[in-house]
Amino acid sequence: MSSPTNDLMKSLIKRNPHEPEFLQAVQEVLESLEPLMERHPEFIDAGILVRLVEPERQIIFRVPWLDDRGEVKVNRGFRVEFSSALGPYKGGLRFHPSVNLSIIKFLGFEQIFKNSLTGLPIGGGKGGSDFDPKGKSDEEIMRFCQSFMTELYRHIGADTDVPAGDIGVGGREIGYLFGQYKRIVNRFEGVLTGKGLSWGGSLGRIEATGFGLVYFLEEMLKTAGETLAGKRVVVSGSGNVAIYAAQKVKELGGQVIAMSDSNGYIVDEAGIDLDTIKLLKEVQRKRCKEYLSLHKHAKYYDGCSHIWNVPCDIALPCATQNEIDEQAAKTLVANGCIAVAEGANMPSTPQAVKVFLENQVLFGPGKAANAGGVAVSALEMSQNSMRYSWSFEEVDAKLRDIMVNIHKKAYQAAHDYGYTGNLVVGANISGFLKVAEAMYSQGIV
Ligand code: NDP
Ligand code: 2IT
Repeated sequence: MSSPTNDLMKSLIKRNPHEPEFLQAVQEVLESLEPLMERHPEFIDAGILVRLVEPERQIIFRVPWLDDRGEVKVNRGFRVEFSSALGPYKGGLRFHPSVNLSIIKFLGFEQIFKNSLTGLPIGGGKGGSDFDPKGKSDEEIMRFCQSFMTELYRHIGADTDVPAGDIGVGGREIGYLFGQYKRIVNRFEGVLTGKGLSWGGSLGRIEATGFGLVYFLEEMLKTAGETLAGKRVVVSGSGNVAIYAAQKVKELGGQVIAMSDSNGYIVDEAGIDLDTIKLLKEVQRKRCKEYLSLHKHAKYYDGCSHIWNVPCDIALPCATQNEIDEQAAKTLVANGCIAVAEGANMPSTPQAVKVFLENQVLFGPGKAANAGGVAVSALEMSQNSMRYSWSFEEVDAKLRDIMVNIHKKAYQAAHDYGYTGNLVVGANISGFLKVAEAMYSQGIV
């Protein structure tokens, strides 16, 4: 059938045939926006969607570096500056061997709407490299980050584009990247977020994505008269998002019984001990499997994807894209799961999302549910501009307000367009509207 969105999707597939993750992300947004486009034909006439699916700028660059044996290595660096309609490009950097243009474009595209939903003045972008930080020494990480920034610096700036962390990029990497940026431009500015607390970072940024996810989950549960108290929760991943999501679940009375890394998952019916996970992952950079040496009663299973077989009330996918497929979603439903909130970006396949929605599972899509990280990044930018810093309690209160507000906006938009309870449609419409209005006002650019 010919419709403006179908035609757009067809041309997009033709122009970007080797970008499945990007096409997947766009397809979902375009489908969600159909009811809105019927009410707002002016957005079609102004070419808002046609423009929005084409990044404003895409940078791909060589990153040469020397390993500890003196051997030359070369990785590929990316920064996709997707939309500056609402503010400077903003979004993380991912260092993982799977990184390619499709993955960076899907992440950058999602980021536009996520950042809009926060209500803060930030555009959308994403970047990264196919560099694998696993097994590298600190010196190798430093040399890689310095080389990466030696090209990236010319494209970014506190009012232009402000990168941050994502998979494989945490405080250590942000430190090396910031040091090199400052050295090249000779300016101390808030060009990255997730900085150390003594040099411009914000209290609460480390916790923000995970805490925000659980604040959002609480709002989802409220709409069904539920709370976290006594719920069995499975959290995939054991990185930044997973750890602080698990911590907040525990604080609010839930029990986290399983976590994972890319090799496998652990089940601890007594409740996962987060001090052990933090020690293993944040300090020692070791594998989940090692958990068993300190907690003999726990169980470890090889292969991360089967974590969704562990019966639970709530699932929080916090690892990576497409980690819940249709079969995993059906298993979750069969085991009585009542809510899924996405800490990762696009962790559920479109077929899995369909299973959740058809079975009345409360479903919080990543671009709404995991927006707490970038929201506190934007608060870090505000604090840098003021040359001031807020207390942890102040930042946490603002984060909670932002997450409650995102849920309210998404819920309301879904209701207004006849999709009550469908937060996928609600988040896409609500996030898009603000961007579309800004683009409409700013003319054809
Ligand atoms: P980390 O690098 O801190 O942790 C990633 C975790 O996910 C690790 O446990 C890792 O296991 C696992 N993982 C990564 N890739 C894969 C894979 N291909 N298959 C299976 N497991 C995998 O990253 P974050 O916690 O920061 O990010 C997790 C997710 O959250 C990502 O989707 C990211 O885009 C999203 N996100 C992050 C935000 C942030 O502020 N950091 C904000 C919003 C979303 P292993 O160690 O074995 O690789
Ligand atoms: O996916 C995301 O929102 C992030 N990785 C955080 C981005 C940011 O700029 O803090």
